[in-house]
Amino acid sequence: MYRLPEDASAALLTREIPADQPLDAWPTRAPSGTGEALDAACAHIAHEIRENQGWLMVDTGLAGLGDELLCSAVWNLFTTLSRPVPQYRTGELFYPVEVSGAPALASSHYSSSNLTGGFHTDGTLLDVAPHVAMLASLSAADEGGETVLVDAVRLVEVLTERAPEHLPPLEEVQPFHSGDSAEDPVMLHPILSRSGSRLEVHYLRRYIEQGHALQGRAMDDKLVAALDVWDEFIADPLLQTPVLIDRGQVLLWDNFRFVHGRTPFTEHRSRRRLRRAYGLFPAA
Ligand SMILES: O=C(O)CCC(=O)C(=O)O
Ligand SMILES: [Fe+2]
Repeated sequence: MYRLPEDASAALLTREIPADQPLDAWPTRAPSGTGEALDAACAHIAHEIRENQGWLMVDTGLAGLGDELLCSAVWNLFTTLSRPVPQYRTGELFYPVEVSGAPALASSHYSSSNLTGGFHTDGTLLDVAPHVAMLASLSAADEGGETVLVDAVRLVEVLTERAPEHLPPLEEVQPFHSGDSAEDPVMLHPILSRSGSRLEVHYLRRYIEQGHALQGRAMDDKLVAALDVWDEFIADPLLQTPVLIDRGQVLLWDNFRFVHGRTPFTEHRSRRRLRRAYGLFPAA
């Protein structure tokens, strides 16, 4: 856990964004005049995400603020750290991740439900997938509801050691589609690729299945076998890092390096309310 220095925390209060700001109209630029302490803190966070362990839990120290100020503060942090990009083709930049009674599109079925498992990377359906993903908490569930990160660098090491025959299908280009609208393009990504020395992962099994269905072709046996083994390793508790995000805390991670999911949760007295954002490095 990285606790923001007090002067960096205070700098997060320089810009307020109204609670009813449309989700696609949150400002994509960093607030101005926030000062060196916040810049230094964001440089540290970016370094941890890009060069070190690949993820970081940040405590803003602002849990005592009301929701509107807290959301503004985490947005000010995120825009200083990175350049936000939309999470859907409909442009939402700031998005609630909480159980909603309303029927959801397939492309947001996870964020509006209490489903578990379903490990994935974010933004596989977008023209621009995010480098960094953020989940900020307004409240945690009564019980459970940890976000679970699995480092694909480790997954590839383990696959290479124990089941290297399953790597080639994961390195082939696969079609991704949500199944929502035939007007949405089928996106093409290898599940595992490299950009320079960096591993890049794109994964959401259901979208790959939908992508094949939409193209009218069956998934071949080797791909299905490779995905079964990949999912089996992802489900290995030894490879999983569960993190509980409490009010005022922000989880940030390298979206190309980690697949993520969550553990089951119950919400009797306390609802699990998170806010999500996607960003690119460097900040604008
Ligand atoms: O609820 C979580 O912890 C993760 C949610 C998520 O991965 C998503 O909405 O894309
Ligand atoms: Fe996600």
